Amino acid sequence: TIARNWWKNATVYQIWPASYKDSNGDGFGDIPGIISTLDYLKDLGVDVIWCSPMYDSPQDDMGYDISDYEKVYPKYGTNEDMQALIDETHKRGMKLVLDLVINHTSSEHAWFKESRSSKTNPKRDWYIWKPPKFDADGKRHPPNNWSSYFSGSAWEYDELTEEYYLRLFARTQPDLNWENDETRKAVYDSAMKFWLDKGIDGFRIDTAGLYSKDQRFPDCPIVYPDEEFQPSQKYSSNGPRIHEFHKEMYANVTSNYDAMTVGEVGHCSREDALKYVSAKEQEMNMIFLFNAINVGYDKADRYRYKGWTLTDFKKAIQKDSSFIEGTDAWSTVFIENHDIARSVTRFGSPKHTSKSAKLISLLESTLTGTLFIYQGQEIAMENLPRSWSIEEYKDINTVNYYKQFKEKYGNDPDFKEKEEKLMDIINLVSRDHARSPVQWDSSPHGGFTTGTPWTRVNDNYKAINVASQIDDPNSVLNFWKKSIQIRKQYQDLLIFGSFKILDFDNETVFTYVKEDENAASPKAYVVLNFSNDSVKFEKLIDGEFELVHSTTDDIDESTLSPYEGRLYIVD
Ligand code: TEU
Repeated sequence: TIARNWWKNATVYQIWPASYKDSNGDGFGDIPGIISTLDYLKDLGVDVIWCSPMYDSPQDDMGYDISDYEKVYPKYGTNEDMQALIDETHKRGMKLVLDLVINHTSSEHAWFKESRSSKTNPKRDWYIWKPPKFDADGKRHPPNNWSSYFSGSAWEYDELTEEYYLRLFARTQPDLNWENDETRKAVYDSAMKFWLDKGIDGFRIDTAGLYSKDQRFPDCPIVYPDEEFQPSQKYSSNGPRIHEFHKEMYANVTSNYDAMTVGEVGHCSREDALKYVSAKEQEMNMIFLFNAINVGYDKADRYRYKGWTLTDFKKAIQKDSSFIEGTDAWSTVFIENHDIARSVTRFGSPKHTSKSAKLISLLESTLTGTLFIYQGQEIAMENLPRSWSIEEYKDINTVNYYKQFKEKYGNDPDFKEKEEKLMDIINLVSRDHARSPVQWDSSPHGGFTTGTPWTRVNDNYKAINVASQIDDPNSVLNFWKKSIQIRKQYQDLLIFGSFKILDFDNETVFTYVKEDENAASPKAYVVLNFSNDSVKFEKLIDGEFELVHSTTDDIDESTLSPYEGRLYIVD
């Protein structure tokens, strides 16, 4: 039987501080702003808050470039404010987990400043430095062909010591050298124990699969022949010592606290996934896999978007959640975070916004694993408007991609056409969509700030906001609230049950059952119409059907209306 740890039936809510709630009118969200909404989150049914990086940082990658693990970014508040957030969260019976970004630091971190200062500095080896390669003409090249997640080479040349350092993300995010024992110890002390000792309840572990690079640093296979640099996953992801590092982190740090850990891994084999999260392996509690959220993306490049079918989506969901069946491992359920566009835009329909947002809520609240909801998802916040020009997009991933695209195709006669196509895709999948300010009410800037927001609020804030939904029994917000309650009420089926798809090849309807591991009945039966058409409703199993939750009040026994979803308990 599945062990019932506290973090398994928890509902987690992710806060991305810059865009959550501003308390002092400077246009940036902040920690006192978060504190002012804790009762709202408690009322929604949230058990755990995951706060994205609030550490001191130059903000080149919105805080995932940390210059001091032990200090709060001044625009967000002070260390005292953080302590208040921890205490106020606990007072309400909720828990708080922080983001742990330890694959890299900011180049402004004191460790890197020392490391770069000379080849003989004691911290030189804390980062990954390599000499250049020179070709026959004496031209300088990076040590290998790895590309950065933010376009271009993953290596940055530093004139000072005439070597390259590895940076899988921005040029201001040098990768730490995990092969060095001292470095790992410093990370555990500064980034982890410092905050665990202040009472936080765990970590969401950023890029948890990237710490162990193949030390030969070989060239990667050519995935994109039209690109100079190639995706590095083969030699940088789930590498030779990765499980050793996670076991060490567990033994030396997280096991000494009642800490919850969820690692961002993205893609890996089932074998690796089980190593990361089997209870007996003693590494992490859970991981995020990206099969479902990356549906439609090309291999390693979301902007070569290909579209998806419902069958692709079903297969992806099955992969992300069913790999734990028959094991002592645990999984996660999520469809939004700060790196992905809004789910209602990507998986729902603009013709049926609120109904399709409810459909997604019904889907997520009935899947096995720990549930993660992203800020604004509970009110069906949508992607930014297509009218936005590239100048309004702020995320480094989007901005760099566009820049490289323009360098490459800028002089082509059909550039305008190509650019329009890229803008359509950016408007669908860019990270910026998750990063626009939360729409709290219909006052200017959606009530996010009384000042000028650091990034523009979605124009639809008058129609979509918390205040207008809170007292409306038919709102997406109240639907989510009920979904969370029902998920808990039927947790043996919905949170802990097994998952079986009944109509795998159906491209319109998604039907599955959830079964209790200890009992043959009752079962949960979920049917979701992912289309703009009405379709015939057929019961694919026998039994007594009792309707428990549904995206509409207007139920027709034999027909599912567009984006209608239902949850039955079948005995
Ligand atoms: O993301 C890691 C990651 O690999 C992706 O989700 C990445 O953002 C995407 O592939 C870009 O196309 C984590 C954080 O969630 C992200 O916000 C950070 O930018 C990144 O690590 C670096 O810390």
